[in-house]
Amino acid sequence: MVKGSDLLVAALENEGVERVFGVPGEENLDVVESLRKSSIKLIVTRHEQPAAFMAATYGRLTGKPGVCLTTLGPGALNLTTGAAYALLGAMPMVMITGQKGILSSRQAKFQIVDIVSTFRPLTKLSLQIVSTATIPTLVRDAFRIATQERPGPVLLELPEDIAGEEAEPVAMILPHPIEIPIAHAAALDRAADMILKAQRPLIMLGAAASRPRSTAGIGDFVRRTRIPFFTTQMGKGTVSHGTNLYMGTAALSERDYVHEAIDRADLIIAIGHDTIEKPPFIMGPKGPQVIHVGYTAANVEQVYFPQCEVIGDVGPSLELLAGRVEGKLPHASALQSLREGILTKIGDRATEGRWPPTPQRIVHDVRQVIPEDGIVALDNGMYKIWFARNYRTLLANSLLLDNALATMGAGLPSAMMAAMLYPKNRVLAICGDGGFMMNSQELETAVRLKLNLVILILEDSAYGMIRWKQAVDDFPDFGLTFGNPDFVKYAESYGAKGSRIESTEAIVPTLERAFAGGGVHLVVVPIDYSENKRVLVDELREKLTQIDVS
Ligand SMILES: Cc1ncc(C[n+]2csc(CCOP(=O)(O)OP(=O)(O)O)c2C)c(N)n1
Ligand SMILES: [Mg+2]
Repeated sequence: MVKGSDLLVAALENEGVERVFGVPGEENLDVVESLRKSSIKLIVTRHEQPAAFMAATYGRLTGKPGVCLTTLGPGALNLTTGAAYALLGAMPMVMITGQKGILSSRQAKFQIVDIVSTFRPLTKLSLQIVSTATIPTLVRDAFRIATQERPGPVLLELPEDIAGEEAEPVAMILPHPIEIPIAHAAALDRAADMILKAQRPLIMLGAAASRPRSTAGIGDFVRRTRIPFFTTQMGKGTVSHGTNLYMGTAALSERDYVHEAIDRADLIIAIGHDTIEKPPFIMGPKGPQVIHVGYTAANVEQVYFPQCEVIGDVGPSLELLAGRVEGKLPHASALQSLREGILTKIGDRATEGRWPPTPQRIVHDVRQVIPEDGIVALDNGMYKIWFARNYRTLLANSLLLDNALATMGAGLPSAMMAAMLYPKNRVLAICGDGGFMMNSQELETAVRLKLNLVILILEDSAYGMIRWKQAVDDFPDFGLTFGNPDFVKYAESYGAKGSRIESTEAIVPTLERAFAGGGVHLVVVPIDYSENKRVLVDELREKLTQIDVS
């Protein structure tokens, strides 16, 4: 005989799960015991929210669902932000939560929250397991739903008595590969016709272009057509190893330098754009035509309503599309002459030596210490705009940022996941002093796991991004500043290393030393945010009508 929890864990092993992140409760103890006897590693975190951020990031980086585990009520509720992060960010994740027994009720309503209903709008599927016999089927279905386009989170609630119930062994359902259909020939013909007629085409790479399965086909399409491209914040890096066709990243919605090219384009081939991102450009009645290339149909929005859709497996569909237009595009590089001007303006003042350093200098210096395959994971704050705009990526998913839920607190956990998956690569978390403190307790987890990870904290003793927006809107400076712990001592108290950067010249050598030393190393640097106003407001004033922050 086996128990319900044994069936659950066997079903997870059947899916190839290697790690489960979370904080167990009393209701999960059977599951914990089954995990102890399994091949799966239980990674205990210090809060459930970062466990979900780690599981979601596992899904983002591998294409396979990450798994997290919590107790009922309070523990499960702590997953809400992580569920929304995975839902908006299209990251496959399976959450397993506990519950009091459902066959009898010996604790009345103590700790009981209707978690399945709470998570319905935050997941693709949320349900309770009510019998041991259905566990293999429900787990297989959960993984299938979490993985299939558009990917996202699923919640399974396993009540304590079903987990502990003795059961007959039930056969597992083996996963099988699923091919995604390739776009219809008629759609490819229509798109090819528009591309052949375009005088000033541009390619845009969006969030879904960064899916692990997408990247090869997209790079080939760009190289074969020679059409210049720009990216959204979450589409950065998809064309690997760089080309001279990169025009910039649309970190703002309009009137940034990259929009000089976007505004002149008569056709934008939007590959993998997901309107969950802050709009990279605003479609209007007069602007360019748009071809949407994606796994799923485009959402129709006030700011995005493509005139043509190529729906299907992105890489192979683009291969067919490239075959229809390659060598027949005399106007492919019409907008490329704008490239140098755009990139030069973006790179302005990147080496300025002022103290405290500017965001541009920090972006520049970080790039110096991160090799091509290194991974930078951002939390959410003002510096995200600067990194999205100014940081040049050479590989997909080498700048992990969240332009979907745009939550604070995910920087450290997402970097920890990257460090677990790629122990030989340099991994750097970059956090504001606000966002870092929202999940800083996970320093303990990082030290316990013996991760190699550097964390760079940008200190302005404020919720800087909101303070900036407050100033831009001419509100008085109020309600957005705070004090900080001594970050070096704070890191040391966790058994990590800590360094404070005292001069602009010391940024590169301090980060180099932190990486060379290994282990978990926190580096703190003050930041001069006066550039936010000078560049993103005054310099772009002519261009920028509305600044939208989150
Ligand atoms: C969980 C959460 N709370 C609030 C916000 C709104 N918000 C966006 S950026 C920001 C300030 C970030 O401050 P910090 O981490 O110090 O970065 P800084 O902008 O100062 O560099 C706030 C409050 C958010 N995005 N997520
Ligand atoms: Mg701050």
